[in-house]
Amino acid sequence: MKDRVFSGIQPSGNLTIGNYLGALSNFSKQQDKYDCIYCVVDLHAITSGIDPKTLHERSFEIMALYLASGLDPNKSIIFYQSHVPAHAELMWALNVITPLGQLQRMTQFKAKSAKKDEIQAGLLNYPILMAGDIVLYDAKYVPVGDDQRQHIEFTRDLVEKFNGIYGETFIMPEMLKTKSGARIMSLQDPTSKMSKSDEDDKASIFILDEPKRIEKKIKSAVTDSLGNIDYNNEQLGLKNLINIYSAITLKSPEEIVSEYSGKGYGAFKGDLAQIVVEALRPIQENYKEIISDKGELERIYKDGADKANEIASKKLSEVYEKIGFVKK
Ligand code: ATP
Ligand code: LTN
Repeated sequence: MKDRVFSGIQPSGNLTIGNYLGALSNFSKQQDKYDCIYCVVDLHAITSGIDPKTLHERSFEIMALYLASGLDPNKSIIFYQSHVPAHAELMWALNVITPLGQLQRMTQFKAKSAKKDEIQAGLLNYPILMAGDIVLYDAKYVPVGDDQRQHIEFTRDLVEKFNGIYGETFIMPEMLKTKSGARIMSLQDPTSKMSKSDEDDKASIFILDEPKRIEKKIKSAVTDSLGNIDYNNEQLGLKNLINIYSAITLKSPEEIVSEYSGKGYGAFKGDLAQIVVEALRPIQENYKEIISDKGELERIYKDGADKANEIASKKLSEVYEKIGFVKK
């Protein structure tokens, strides 16, 4: 039997090339080697306070982008988290054994709650829901970007804890990461992660951005006044652009530096813009076709939900039995 892969993306905004290079592009590559399950994690997305209309639209968008980027419903299970009740149910069982202090120490919780006047419990409990997603399907590998490392560690701790209390139930998951695309930074502030929720539109390249827009954003990406093409921590803006170049072309940063040595930032940025535009072109074309056929999309996610439900409800019954609940 093949090992299982599980991952998810929140429908909380337009996807960026950070999401693409750090996660999405890595999803389709796993389809032949592993038994893959990919989820649109809409239950997670509502922790951001997203309004219903936007959530609804984004949910279709992400599903269509999953397919446009090469996920094949004949190979992978593709579904919405809210269509499988076991996610929320398992979360409760995990919730009762999770130490509060560990949740309060999570970097993402600290960063997101610092910006809020009222901190909701959902934001704090977010990692428990994510841990549940993974263990519900006995996933061994989880393809995610670098920013999710702590959440995977948290999941591993929870697996150890649950198995320690109730006996061997969940398998220990591991992060499956891409090399160069694991952490793409903002084009306007290369010390912070490129994020789909960044207020500055110029900071992120979105998968569905038009070619002209992509060119503009890359040309206005923050670099430095040194002017020479090099890959180091003094030139963080340039380093990030080289990482994007490298993640798409699979050339090493050293190769890229030697190819552009003696040329200016202008020439490098011009070429990078073309490379990004060409990499996104087929996805954008597929996307247009897929999003225009809602009927087919619906057929795919309903079928995905049926398959996911079958696996998840079995696992939840096993968990309930271990906990001691009376069988129905
Ligand atoms: P936000 O930026 O709005 O907080 P997010 O994009 O981090 O959200 P998700 O949509 O759930 O959150 O992320 C989906 C996947 O994309 C995750 O695996 C995450 O690690 C990856 N990812 C997100 N941003 C980047 C980035 N800048 N570089 C590499 N991978 C990223
Ligand atoms: N927290 C993740 C999204 C997510 C996820 C998951 C990723 C929710 N559940 C399960 C992998 C496996 C993020 O990327 N922000």
